[in-house]
Amino acid sequence: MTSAESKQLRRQLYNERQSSRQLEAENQHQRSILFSKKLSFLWRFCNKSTLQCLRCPPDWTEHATRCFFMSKEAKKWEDARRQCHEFGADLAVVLNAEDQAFLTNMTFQFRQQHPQENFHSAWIGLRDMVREGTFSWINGNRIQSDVAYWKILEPNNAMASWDKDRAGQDCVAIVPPIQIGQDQWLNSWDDIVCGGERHYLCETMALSLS
Ligand SMILES: [Ca+2]
Ligand SMILES: [Ca+2]
Repeated sequence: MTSAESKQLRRQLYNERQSSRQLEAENQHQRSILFSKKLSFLWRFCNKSTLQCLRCPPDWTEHATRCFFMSKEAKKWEDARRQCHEFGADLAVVLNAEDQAFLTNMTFQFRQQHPQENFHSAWIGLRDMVREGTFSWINGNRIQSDVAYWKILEPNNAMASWDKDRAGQDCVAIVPPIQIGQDQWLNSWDDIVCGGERHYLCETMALSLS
């Protein structure tokens, strides 16, 4: 090998090492973006090793291009909402009769599947904390008269004996009916004391996968 050839080889080797280092740095940078806190919500939908994503995270159910989650544990309304936020979601909102049927069915199925639990109801994103009797959704909307599904004699703002703050009932939960599909079964809302511990329903947008 001539010295000119050897010099060229060394230069090539040097260049290869340089571009390898650059690629490594780029790779690191992309990984740091991909796994950053900002995109952490995404990893609920995706498998980190295969990079395969689903429209809804595991344990969530898709309905109307949204993903819904029924909690296994019970929390106070505010804590339930905080937990939904941690999932990159919020408490569920009923936009129409289809949503109401879906969510009422979800709570009904949960109770059927967990007969050993003393299941009562599941929080949704509706409350009248600001002004007694004026219920608003967490998205800022008031209840529409044609999308209201109160149980009979509710909301009644009843004072529970254990309600130490005497705050009344300002948070709404879905109480599953005895049977699905019977007369009035959709009317499942009850206002309950917000400090009571209930299961809860979260929702988030489904991932749009093309
Ligand atoms: Ca109230
Ligand atoms: Ca009530």
